[in-house]
Amino acid sequence: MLTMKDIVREGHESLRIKADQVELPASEEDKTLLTKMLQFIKNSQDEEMIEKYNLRSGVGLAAPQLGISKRMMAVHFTDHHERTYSYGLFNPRIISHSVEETYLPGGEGCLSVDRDVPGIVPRYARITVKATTLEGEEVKLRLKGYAAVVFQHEIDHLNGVMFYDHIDENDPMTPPENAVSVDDL
Ligand code: LHY
Ligand code: NI
Repeated sequence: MLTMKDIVREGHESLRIKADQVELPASEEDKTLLTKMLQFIKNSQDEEMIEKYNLRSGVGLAAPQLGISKRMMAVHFTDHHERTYSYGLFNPRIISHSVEETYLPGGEGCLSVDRDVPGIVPRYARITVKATTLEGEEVKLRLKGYAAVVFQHEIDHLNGVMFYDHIDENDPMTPPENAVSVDDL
């Protein structure tokens, strides 16, 4: 199983390069890896597993965070509309997005970043994502608010982008004018 020691931290080059497409249908090796990524995220939300393995709890993980430069991501969370998102995805891509933006009022963090980086991270308020699931099914997901933020954070990792790249360094705490908090979506 994966633990925090498998997670690469800032400075590792896989966090800064564009990851490669996964050849589909996915190999058994790629499916096993993605299954482990999803299990890691689930474990990171389980009190007993957190204590036993010293996990930092999370909602999403991208393969470059394991030093593996492939387009794979896993998410597992429930949003404030009580909708649950639990997916291992190959080759996710944003096929359309809103003009309106959103942000997490408390800013973002990252399992690969061991420090607090305060600041508003503007994200698209709504996105449509196409991807292939762990089961080999093509899906089209319409996401808004918190779910849209999580997916954009993970897809950014596949493109070598970190959340703090989006923070306005001259005015980190002021949301853009066209942005609303995820709590209001
Ligand atoms: N995941 C972190 C996590 O807590 C950060 C995060 C937080 C991502 C909120 C998106 C929204 O799950 C990662 O750093 N994954 O890359
Ligand atoms: Ni991250």
